[in-house]
Amino acid sequence: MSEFIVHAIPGSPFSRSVMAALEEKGANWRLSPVAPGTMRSPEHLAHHPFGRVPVLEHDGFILYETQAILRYLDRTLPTPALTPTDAKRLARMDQVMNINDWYLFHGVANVIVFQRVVGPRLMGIIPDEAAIEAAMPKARTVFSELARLLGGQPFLAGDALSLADLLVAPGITFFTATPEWAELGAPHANLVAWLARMEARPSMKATTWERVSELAKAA
Ligand SMILES: N[C@@H](CCC(=O)N[C@@H](CS)C(=O)NCC(=O)O)C(=O)O
Repeated sequence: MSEFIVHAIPGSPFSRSVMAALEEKGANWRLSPVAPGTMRSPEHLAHHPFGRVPVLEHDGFILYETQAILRYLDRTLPTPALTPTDAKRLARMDQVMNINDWYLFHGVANVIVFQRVVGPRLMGIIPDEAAIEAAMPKARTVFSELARLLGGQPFLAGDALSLADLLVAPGITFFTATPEWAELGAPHANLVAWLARMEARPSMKATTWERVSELAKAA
């Protein structure tokens, strides 16, 4: 099996989705760590002109945008399948993946998780309480909607793990380290239980911030 290279920064939830998908597939992959502060370097911009992570490299093929990468992996590594065949379940998967990108990440995670976890840990910032408070209404909507779509199912798109679970779980995991999680998670026992199931998966255990930091040091 040819090698998949993931250009990523430890702690990046989008990158973790890609690495977790590779783990679920039992793929031959390795981390190419992007050093913090080098995302605007000419080398990285040549891979990703928008200066973000992750970037996937496979047989000389370079691909960025996490959804595109996840779908590429599911097509090139077909087992286990991570895309439902049923049209309605597939539509749910696509819907949840877009909720992740448009509503969970933008204006919710990139404010609350950044202010509470990533910024303090990587840049030593003091959380901006007003920015967090302003993000809470959208956060409540995002979590109640994800819980509604999950309902009583084991996974977000139905009975089986899909790309939606792998895209969303790394982002939500960060919230459990914030005081806001007590309010955002508490009303949604099904979502909290789903997250616990996701975090127990070997693919998620293999791609924690700590584990990927070790991979980065060894690379
Ligand atoms: N739409 C991109 C978003 C990727 C993204 O925002 N990645 C974050 C890390 S999780 C990043 O690179 N942030 C760096 C920055 O904003 O400068 C994707 O789906 O891959």
